[in-house]
Amino acid sequence: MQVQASTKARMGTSDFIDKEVAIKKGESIALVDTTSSTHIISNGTWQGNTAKPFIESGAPVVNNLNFAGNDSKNVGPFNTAGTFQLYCTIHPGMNLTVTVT
Ligand SMILES: [Cu+2]
Repeated sequence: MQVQASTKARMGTSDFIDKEVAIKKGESIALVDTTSSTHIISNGTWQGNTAKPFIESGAPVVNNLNFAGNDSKNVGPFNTAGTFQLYCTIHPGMNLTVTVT
């Protein structure tokens, strides 16, 4: 079983509970689905109700990472300093910002 990363970004029914997390280079984050909701996480962001998929230089690739409810998966490591966006492809406005220093 995978060890959960120490920095958590919790997800509720249709949004991130933790919308911003900060980590150091080389660390990963744990996305934690706290409810029975499905989430599908990729690189990019919502601008209003429009999905904007993109991947920043140096970002770990997150391609339709599926959460079935009440589960947890690590994303990373983030090996480049900067600001990185993740979003849930099925919940408009469900955005996460990861700041790496
Ligand atoms: Cu979602």
